[in-house]
Amino acid sequence: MTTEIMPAQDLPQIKGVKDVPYDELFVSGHRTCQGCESALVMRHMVKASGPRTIVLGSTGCMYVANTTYYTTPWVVPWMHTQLGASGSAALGTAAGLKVLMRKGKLKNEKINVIAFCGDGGGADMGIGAISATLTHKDYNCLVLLYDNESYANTDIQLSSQTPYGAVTTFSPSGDKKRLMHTRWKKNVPGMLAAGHPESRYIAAGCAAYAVDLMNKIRKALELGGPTFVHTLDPCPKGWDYHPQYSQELGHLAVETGIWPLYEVVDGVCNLTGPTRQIAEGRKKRKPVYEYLKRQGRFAHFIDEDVEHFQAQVDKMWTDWLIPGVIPFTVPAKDVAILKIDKKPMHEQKTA
Ligand SMILES: Cc1ncc(C[n+]2csc(CCOP(=O)(O)OP(=O)(O)O)c2C)c(N)n1
Ligand code: SF4
Repeated sequence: MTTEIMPAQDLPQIKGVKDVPYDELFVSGHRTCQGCESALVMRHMVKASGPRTIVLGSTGCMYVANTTYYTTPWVVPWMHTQLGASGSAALGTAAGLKVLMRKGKLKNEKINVIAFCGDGGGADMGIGAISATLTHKDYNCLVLLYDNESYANTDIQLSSQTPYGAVTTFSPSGDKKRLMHTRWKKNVPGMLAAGHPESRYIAAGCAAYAVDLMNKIRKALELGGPTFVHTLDPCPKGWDYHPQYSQELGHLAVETGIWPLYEVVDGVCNLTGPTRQIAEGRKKRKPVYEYLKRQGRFAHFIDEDVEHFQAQVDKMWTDWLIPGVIPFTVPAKDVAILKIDKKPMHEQKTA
């Protein structure tokens, strides 16, 4: 039996910091490292979504450090879910709420369901469940992947989100092999956006751009259905820098073009914040060296490594279909294929 989808959320876009809700729903009582941007993502996330929110958290720093025995920073209802299970937890909770409301056991009201996961739990182990969730368009839930670029909670192991060449406990730099890890970071939001037409909202954000991030959370919840937001979170412990520089590193990740900010709304991609300014030529992209040199995990890099990193980022911006977002290029001889005939199908010429 099909039921009506719950009413859309009334979460207006925030125009500036003065509009940001005053209420804190993620407070003191957690044990994350000083300068942890993932903790800031949690704070912004629930500030944007408001008190009628259920949060589900996959194992990782944001579970373990946030729920030390007898303490928790969560003011809203919160539940742990297993590593890799954020997609299933989001969908199951959304489905459960819908049934309870249909049976009259719960008042039919707007309740946000947000499941979060780290890059290990989301980009690696849990990607299948997130993908499945994004195909179930009748359920309102958001999956937020907070990406500190390692399995941080178990002491900084390599993930598919660890950047090229970075040192982790599984990819140390040695005399025989200077770069132990040479894969390029998996493009999770791009991949999910390209393959999940049922999802109305998929975005990439960063807590260093707080208003942009909160608006992305709000838009996802307001549009409804299954949605996804990926954040890049500087991690002083794993990236090896002084905690006071977390915000600055978030800015540099975006300003160097390594982490583009964007959203895909009903299949249309909008670049946001400085990423948009760079793409429109209003802001100059900074050299990646400015970002890399600030972190101990890249301290073993020589010029050749920095050049390779820069070349890969340049390629994302110059060769890809959408700068930094959609990793496709079109052979020069086939450019005409992109000139799509906008007439209705029955009026289009057949070859
Ligand atoms: C199925 C399973 N395998 C391994 C673990 C051990 N474990 C707990 S937290 C964690 C790291 C999770 O990394 P990530 O999802 O990136 O989150 P972060 O710790 O970086 O916040 C691991 C491997 C587990 N809890 N469950
Ligand atoms: S290890 Fe990194 S992600 Fe984990 S609590 Fe510390 S700063 Fe945050």
